[in-house]
Amino acid sequence: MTPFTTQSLESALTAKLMLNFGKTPEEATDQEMMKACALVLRDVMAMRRVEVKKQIRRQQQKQVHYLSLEFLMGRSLMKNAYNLEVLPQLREALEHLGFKAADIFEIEPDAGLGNGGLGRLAACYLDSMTTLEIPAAGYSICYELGIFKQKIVEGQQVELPDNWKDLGAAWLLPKPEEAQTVQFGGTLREFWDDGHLHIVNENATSVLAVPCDMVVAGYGTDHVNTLRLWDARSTKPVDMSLFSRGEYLKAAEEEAMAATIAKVLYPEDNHYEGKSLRLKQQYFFVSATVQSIATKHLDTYGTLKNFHEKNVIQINDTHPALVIPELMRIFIDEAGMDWDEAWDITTKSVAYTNHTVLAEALERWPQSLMESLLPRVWQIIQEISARWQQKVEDFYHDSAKTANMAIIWGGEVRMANLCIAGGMAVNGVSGLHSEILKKDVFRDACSMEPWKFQNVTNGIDHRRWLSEINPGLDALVKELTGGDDYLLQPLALQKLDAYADDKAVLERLAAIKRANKEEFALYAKKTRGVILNPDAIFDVQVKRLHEYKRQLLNVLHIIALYQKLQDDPNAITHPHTFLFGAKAAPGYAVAKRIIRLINSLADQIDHDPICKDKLQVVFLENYRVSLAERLMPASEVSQQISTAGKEASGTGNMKFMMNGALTIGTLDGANVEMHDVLGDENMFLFGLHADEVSRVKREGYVPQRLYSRDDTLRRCLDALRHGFRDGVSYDDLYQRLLFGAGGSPADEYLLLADFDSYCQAERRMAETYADPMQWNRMSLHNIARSGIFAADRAVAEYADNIWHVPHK
Ligand code: 26W
Repeated sequence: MTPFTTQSLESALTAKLMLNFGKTPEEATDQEMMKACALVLRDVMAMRRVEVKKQIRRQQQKQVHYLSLEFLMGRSLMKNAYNLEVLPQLREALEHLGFKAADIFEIEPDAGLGNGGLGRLAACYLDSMTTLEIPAAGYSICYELGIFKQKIVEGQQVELPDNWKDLGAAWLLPKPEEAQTVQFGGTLREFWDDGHLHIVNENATSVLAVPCDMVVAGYGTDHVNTLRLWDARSTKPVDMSLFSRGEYLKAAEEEAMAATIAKVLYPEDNHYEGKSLRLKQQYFFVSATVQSIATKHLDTYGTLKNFHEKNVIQINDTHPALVIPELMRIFIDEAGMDWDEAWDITTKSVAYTNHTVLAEALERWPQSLMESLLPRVWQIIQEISARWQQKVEDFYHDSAKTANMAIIWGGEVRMANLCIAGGMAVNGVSGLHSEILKKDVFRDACSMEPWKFQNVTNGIDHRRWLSEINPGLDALVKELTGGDDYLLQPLALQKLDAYADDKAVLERLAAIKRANKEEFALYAKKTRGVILNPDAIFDVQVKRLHEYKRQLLNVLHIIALYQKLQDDPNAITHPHTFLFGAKAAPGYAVAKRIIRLINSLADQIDHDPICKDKLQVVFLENYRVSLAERLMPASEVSQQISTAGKEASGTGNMKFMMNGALTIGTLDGANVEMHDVLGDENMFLFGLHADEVSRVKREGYVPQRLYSRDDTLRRCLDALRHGFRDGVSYDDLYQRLLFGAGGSPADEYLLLADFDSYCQAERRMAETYADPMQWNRMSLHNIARSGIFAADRAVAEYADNIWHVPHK
C-alpha cells in the first residue's frame, strides 16, 4: 500500500520544512529539503515500526539479531522511496516544489559505516530480511566518521575525514531511554550470599551506550526492521567542579573513553591490528546489544531460560565474538544460572559467519589486554577455553590438535576458535570458501563437530543493484519477463534466456548499455573533469586495494598492451578504457604504491599520442557505494582476478553480472558458482585453480624462472623499474615480485604464474567484443542467470538452515 500520493507528499514536505526550519519550499536549501524528505519517510517507517513491534510481542516471534562492526549503507533516500513505492511521487513532488529531484538525491552523503564486502553484505541482508518479513535487527556503532574520503594528490592517496552525520543523521531516531551502561576495567570482588557466589566489578570505567535507530523498509511489505547504531556518551554530569579529586579523575577518564569509542571506523580491511581502542569498540557495541536484547526478552517473557527459542544472534566475522562470553556473563551473573545451563543457551543462540581465510586477518587478542580491559569477560573466556580444551583432548588425544583448536594459546585469545566453540553454526560465504574452511582452516574442528559447518553463498540486494540503479535494464527485464515478478522472485530473470537469439532484444540491451556508458561519461566529466570515450570497452576493477586481489596483475597486462602498441600502432583495434577504483588502508604501504603506479601509468598513456582513441587508464577517486551505483550499469568487463583460494566470495562480481558485464576471472570465491551457471562460454576464465595454487606453493615457486623465460613479462616488469614520464620508479614493486621483501616471499600471490593465462583471457575478451551480437548474447545470459546471487536467496537459506525462522 503506497503511503503517499504526489500531492500528499508535497504537503508533508512543506509542513516538515515549516516545522523544522521555519521555511517555505521557496526559501529552503537543497540540504534542508533533503532532510525534510528523510524525516517524512522516516515518520512513515517509524509508524510502521510501532505495529511491527506489537506483532512480534503478540505472536511471540523469534527474532534475528545481526551483529556487525560494519554496515555500509550508502544512501537511503532513493532506496527508502523505492521500497515504500513512492519514488515516482517523490520525484514529482520535488519538481513541483521547485527542486531538481536528482540534486536532492545527489546531496545525500553515503553512510560509509564499513570498509568493503563485509559491510555492504550486512546492508544488503538487512534489506532482504525486511522484505522477507523476518523480525530482525542490525546492530553496530554510530561512528562519527565513516570510511575516509579518498583524494588523489599527485597520484597518491590522501585520506580526509568523512563527516557524514550532518545530513545523514536525518535518518536516525535517538532512543536515550533505552541507553545501556558498558563497563571497562575495574577489579572483581567475589562474595557468597545465600548459597550463591556473586561477582561484582568495582571501580570500573563506565560508558553510556545510546541507541540511534535507523528504520529500514522492505519492498512489497509493510514490514520494517531497525538498524541500531550505538553512540557513546559519558555517564557523568558535565559539572565536574563538584567532584572530589578521585571522582574527577574517573569522570575525566570516562569522558575521554566516551569521546573516542564511537569516533571513527577502523579503515583496515582484511588486516588485523591488536589496537586496544578497537577491542573497546567491539565490547562496547556487543555489551550494549546483548543487554538491550536481554532486557527486551525479559520484558516479554519474564525469564531468560527460553532465550535461544526466541532469539538468534548472527555474528559477521569474529569482530562481535565477545557476544559469547557476554551472554554467559548475563546468564550467570545477572540471571543466576549455573554454567552448564548458561552454556547450553548460549551455544544454541549464536552463529558465526567467516569472511576471510587470510591469516593476517584472523583476530588474536593479547590476553593481557583482555584481562585488564574486560576482567570478568576474561574470567569467562578462560573457563570456556579450559572446558573446550578438555573436550578436544578427550576427543583426539593429540597435542597438535589441542594446540590448533585452542582458544587461549601463546598469550593470545583466538577469536575464530572461540566462535566455533560457542556457536551452533559456522558458515563460509561461497562453496569454495566453505570447502577450504572445512578441509583446511578449521579442519580439526570440523572433524569433531561436522554438523556445525555450513555454506551460504553470498548475495546482493538486486532491487538496489539492478532495479533502482539501472532503470533502462529494469524496464526491459519487466517487459520481457512479463511484469515485476523478478523483484520478489529473482529467479524469474531466467526467462531472459529465451531471447538469446532475438536480434531486436540484443540490440536494445546494447542500446541500454550504451546510454548508461554515456551517462557515466557525462558524470565523470562533470565531477572529475575526466573525458571518457563511450565507444571504448569499459573494463573495470573496483574493490579495496589488496595484493591478493591483484590489481597489479591488471596493471602488468595494461603495460604489456601499451608496449605492444609502441611496436605496432594497429595492435589495438577497438578503444579500451581501464577503470580502477580502490581505497587502500592508510597504513598499507604496498597498496598505496599500487595506487600511485596506476596513476603514473594513466598519466603516461594520457600523454602518449599513440594511445589516443585506443588505450586509456582512469583511476576513479573515492570509490564508494554511490559511485558503484553509477558505475555498475555502465560496465562491460568485470575484473575478478584474485589468486584462487583467497577471495572468500566477492560480491562486486555479482553486481557486474547482474548489470550485464562479462567477467574475466579466476575460479575463486563465488566466481566458481557464476561459472557453474554460465559455463566456459559465458565468461573469460583464466589462471591456476585453488588446489594448483597450493601445489605450486608447496613445490617451491620461483617467479624468476618465468621472468627469464617470458619476453613479454620481462619487458613489462622492467618497465616498473624504469617508471614512466613522471619519473617515479616502481623498483620496490619489481623487487617484491621477483625477490620478495619485508618477510613476504617473492610474488606471494602468483601474478607471474597467471600472467600469460590472463593475457590470453584478455585477448579472448577483446575478440568477442568485436562480435557485438555474440557479446550481447553473453551479456543477456549473465543477467538471466544472476538471480541466484540475490540476497533474498541467501537470507532465505540463513533463515531455513541456521536461524530456523519463518519467512515470506
Ligand atoms: C580485523 C580486520 C578485518 C576487517 C575486516 C579483518 C577482516 C575483515 C573482513 C572480514 C574483510 C572482508 O570484508 N571480507 C570480505 O567479505 C565479503 C563478504 O562476505 C566477501 O565477499 C569477500 O570475498 C571478503 O574479502
